[in-house]
Amino acid sequence: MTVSQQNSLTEERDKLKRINLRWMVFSGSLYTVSSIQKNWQESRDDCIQKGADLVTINSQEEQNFLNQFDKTMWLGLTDLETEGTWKWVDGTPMTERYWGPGEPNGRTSENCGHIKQFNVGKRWNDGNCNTKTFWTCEKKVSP
Ligand code: MMA
Ligand code: CA
Repeated sequence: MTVSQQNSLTEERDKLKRINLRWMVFSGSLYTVSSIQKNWQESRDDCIQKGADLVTINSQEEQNFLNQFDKTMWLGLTDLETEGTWKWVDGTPMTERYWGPGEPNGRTSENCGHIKQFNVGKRWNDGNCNTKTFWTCEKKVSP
């Protein structure tokens, strides 16, 4: 196969991937929930490759929206840069905090945030970033 044939196949593949992706609209953003499990960085890479990033939660409504998917999922939340300082990947301040009781408790071994349970109130957990779990990508719709 020539390089140009290979390039056009790659293009075709990426186009099909985009068509098959199901994005859900909620409050000015598009969301897609994974059906497979990956570690935090691989999950984030997948979102970036889709022109999105890991989801950030900025309201109770958005938390409720995510809960309906009934999945433990990575959030775009990490304190990898400075231990104990939790930041959203898009740089927005962490105004809403829905940590579960006693969380975050992982110090240096747990630096990535996820929704651990979705059927009860506040259940974010700091987990080990190498753990594989589901994830949600969020693409903010340009104004
Ligand atoms: C797990 C793990 C931790 C969490 C505790 C809470 C045993 O470890 O998910 O991140 O803090 O559970 O009990
Ligand atoms: Ca924890």
